[in-house]
Amino acid sequence: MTDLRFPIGPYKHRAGSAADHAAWIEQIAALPLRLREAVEGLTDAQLDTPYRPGGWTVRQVVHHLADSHINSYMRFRLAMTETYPTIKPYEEKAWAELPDARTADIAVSLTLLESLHTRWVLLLRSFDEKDFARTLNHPETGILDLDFLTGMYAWHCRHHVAHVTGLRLREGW
Ligand code: NI
Repeated sequence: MTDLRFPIGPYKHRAGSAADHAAWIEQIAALPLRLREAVEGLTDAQLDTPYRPGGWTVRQVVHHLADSHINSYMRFRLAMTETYPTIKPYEEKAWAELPDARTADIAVSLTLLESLHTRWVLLLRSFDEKDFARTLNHPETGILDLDFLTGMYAWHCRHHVAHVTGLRLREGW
């Protein structure tokens, strides 16, 4: 029984080696292109189809990746420039229901993600291994380090692309 919400499974963290960090950064770097490939040729009606019953539409998934990764980019920069900064959680489900996230042309967020990931990956590739031990305070979950966040966001990229590719496979699109 496949859970359509978790096509590649839920995120399970294990502390990363230097090779893991490099691999995770490559997965983050690849997201803008992987996402473009995943949505290539979809019609507006297909983009407005939920990736699973009751789930976000493909359009919402694309805009969610921009919303999520803007927040993530800020969190990495805060963690690199402050000592144990407290970050701001946000209501991702409510963000995805805002009118722009439901209706905007996905080209806007695809372009945004290309620029955003270029900056984010420049930062990630500048890290020494000790930088992955830097921490931030998430008010809901407590202490998080950049090792966890890098692995989690690499998973997040593949997780949402798989929502789109899984839908296309099931629908024969
Ligand atoms: Ni997400």
